[in-house]
Amino acid sequence: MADYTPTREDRFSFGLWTVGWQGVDVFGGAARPPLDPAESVHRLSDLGAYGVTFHDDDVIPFGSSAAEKEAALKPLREALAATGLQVPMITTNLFSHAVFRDGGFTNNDRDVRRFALRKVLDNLDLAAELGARTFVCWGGREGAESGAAKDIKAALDRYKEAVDTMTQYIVDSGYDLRIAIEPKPNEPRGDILLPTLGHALAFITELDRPELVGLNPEVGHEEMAGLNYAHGLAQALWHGKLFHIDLNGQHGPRFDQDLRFGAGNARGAFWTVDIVENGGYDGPRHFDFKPPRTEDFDGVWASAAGCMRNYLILREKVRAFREDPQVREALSAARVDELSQPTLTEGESLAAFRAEEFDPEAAAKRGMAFEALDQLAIEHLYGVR
Ligand code: GLT
Ligand code: MN
Ligand code: MN
Repeated sequence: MADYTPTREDRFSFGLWTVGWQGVDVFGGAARPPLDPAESVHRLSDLGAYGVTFHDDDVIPFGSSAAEKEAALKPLREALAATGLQVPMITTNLFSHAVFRDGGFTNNDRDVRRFALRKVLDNLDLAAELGARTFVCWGGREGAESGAAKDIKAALDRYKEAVDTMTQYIVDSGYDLRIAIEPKPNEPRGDILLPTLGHALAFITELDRPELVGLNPEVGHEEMAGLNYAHGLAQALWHGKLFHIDLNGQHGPRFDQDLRFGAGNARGAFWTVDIVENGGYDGPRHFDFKPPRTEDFDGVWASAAGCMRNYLILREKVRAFREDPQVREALSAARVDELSQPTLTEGESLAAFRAEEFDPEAAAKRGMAFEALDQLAIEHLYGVR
């Protein structure tokens, strides 16, 4: 049996805001003291991660001057140099400060929108400087609680204007960066704009440079809406839009739990690892979780280690499933391969096709053999094969 020890080749990355979460929620204040970002870099490196990601405000206190910004970045730069950890992704905090209570890019207040866009452009410079290739946009405060307060079509115009300005700046600056939109249906806003992967994909087609914009799907955000995360990843891959992923755990439709990866919907996690490993995604395996506020720092690091360990356990199970000769037989009995054959034969005349004989009664009697196949998957997941 594998020892499930993560290595840099596994390309696990963590948001500094994950292990650094102090446990503030709607019912209670901080349950843990702040974590020094440089210490997080060292600890995550020791645990086997290859990279860290962060919001500007995770490292640089909101409102810092240029000199204060550089002073805040110095220990992080030193920790990155000492550990060799990378910064594959950067994102901008347009949600914590009360100035963003009606959003950043789509705030009704034009001055706030201009401030938000300046904050993002500054952060694009930092992303490029640190060698990040992906810039995530999670618009958690872009939305509404009430009907009349937000003109949704105008808000989408402003959202597009902001993203178009970002991509134009990326191109003009010669940066090797792509934007990844992270959908979420609700929380903190009552209803968030671009609530699902599908909404975001449609929005991207309206942008000036759609080739520079893709998705950063999060497990919990899809499952909160009762959606199938693995299917969402597959469709994002099909569109060539899976730029980044946020792995965590969730127990169905309820508040965003941000459990460690592998906790929550275990069956969903199995199929998630299957599509991440076998579907053509080659980006970081990035964790966006919150160590529960019950935990002290030992619990925080146990939780972070658990994300990686659970991924590696599931990766081994997925490999065993795909290599199992009985699974191969079951896949063929379920005619899974047949779906890859085009429905029409090349050059076939539609007239001949339409005249073809078919017996639907006979076809309807033939079972699809999906249950036997799924049972094999469940047995691999449950650890008896
Ligand atoms: C915030 C949110 C996450 C996003 C982060 C990126 S911030 O913690 O809950 O889902 O990925 O802005
Ligand atoms: Mn996320
Ligand atoms: Mn979340």
